[in-house]
Amino acid sequence: MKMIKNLVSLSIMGFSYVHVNAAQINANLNLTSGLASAGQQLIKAKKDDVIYLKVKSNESGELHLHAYQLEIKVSENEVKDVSFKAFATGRFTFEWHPNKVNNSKQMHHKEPLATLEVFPQ
Ligand SMILES: [Cu+2]
Repeated sequence: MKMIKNLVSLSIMGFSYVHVNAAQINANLNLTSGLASAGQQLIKAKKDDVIYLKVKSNESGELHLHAYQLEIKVSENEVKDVSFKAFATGRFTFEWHPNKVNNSKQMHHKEPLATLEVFPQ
């Protein structure tokens, strides 16, 4: 959540510091029981790009991108818009935590549902 707040304050400053090659990446993740639709399982970006992600799920839960410290709470069939800067290069996986799990499984992730690839500029 800290990243999102930072991004908001940066956008007020007009992104003046951002590398000129930085692009805007639009991506969707439509989740069905924690799985992404075909064709949405890979998001490619370059370092410093800003990723605008639309998340929707048929069940409530949290989408996590741990390397970026993103924890996106989503209600059933709600469309959630999130944006963040691709500040780190590498391959990172999105994981889903459904709300509807019994306590013994609460802390477990489902299998990674999508991958974010961030390349150097
Ligand atoms: Cu997690």
